[in-house]
Amino acid sequence: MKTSFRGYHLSRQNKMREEDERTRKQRQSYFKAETLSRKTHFSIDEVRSLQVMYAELIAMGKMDRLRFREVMYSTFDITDDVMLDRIFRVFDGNNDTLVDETEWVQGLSTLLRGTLEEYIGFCYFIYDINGDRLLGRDELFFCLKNCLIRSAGIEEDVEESIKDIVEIAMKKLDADKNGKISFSDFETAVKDDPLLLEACGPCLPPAKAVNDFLTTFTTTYKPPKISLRMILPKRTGLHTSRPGNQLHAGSAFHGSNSQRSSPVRKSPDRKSPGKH
Ligand SMILES: [Ca+2]
Ligand SMILES: [Ca+2]
Repeated sequence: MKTSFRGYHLSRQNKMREEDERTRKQRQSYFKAETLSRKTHFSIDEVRSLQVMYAELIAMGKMDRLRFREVMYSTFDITDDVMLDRIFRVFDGNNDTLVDETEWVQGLSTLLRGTLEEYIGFCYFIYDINGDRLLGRDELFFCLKNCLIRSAGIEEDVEESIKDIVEIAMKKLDADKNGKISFSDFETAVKDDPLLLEACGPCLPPAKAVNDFLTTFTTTYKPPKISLRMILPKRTGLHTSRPGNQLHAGSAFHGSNSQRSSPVRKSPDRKSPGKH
């Protein structure tokens, strides 16, 4: 009788410990979401959904280059191998060959809701293959090659066409005509005509894929509910465990964020590089 009473206590203690640990992790993840929300174009709820999505994705394997390419390909309809690898380099900010949760949220913030300035920085990084802050003809050729070969079919026939398009891009973007596109050349030209953003290769997801994702991801990847008791400091006196106080974190106490979360920012209109 004594043993079973002790056993009951031990199992109760274990359960409480597990519950505390779960609560601690949820709090930690919530506060991380709050921090990321301040640094990105996502509300806290949206960041939490992206965290859930990320957890599901890495449950099947680390977010390395190949995994990342699969995700971009299937989620955002980006199919160009060169561009997929370059996008991975942008996301992998600390260059450790993996995209971690923070890099995932920050990268998506630019990719899906970037400002024109952010898009300019993003695209320029993508095209600047050797990282010397200049775009040469060889880099443009490399970036434009795949998409044109795929759409045209026969490699030999399109080589000349690619060279033509490289020259057109150079003419439009190389303001001082020194044969290299500097960041300020690129920035000035794109601010003047945002259609030039992807003049050196399609590296942003199609507007439809972006809109589809932004309208559904918070419902597809619902974060666990979090109680006020878990996120409010005790001294406020507002902490309570009443079931009525369950909420989706961010929905009630972060009104400023809901403002940011609702409108889907319109991506700049895009045009195939072949049309420039
Ligand atoms: Ca990384
Ligand atoms: Ca370069």
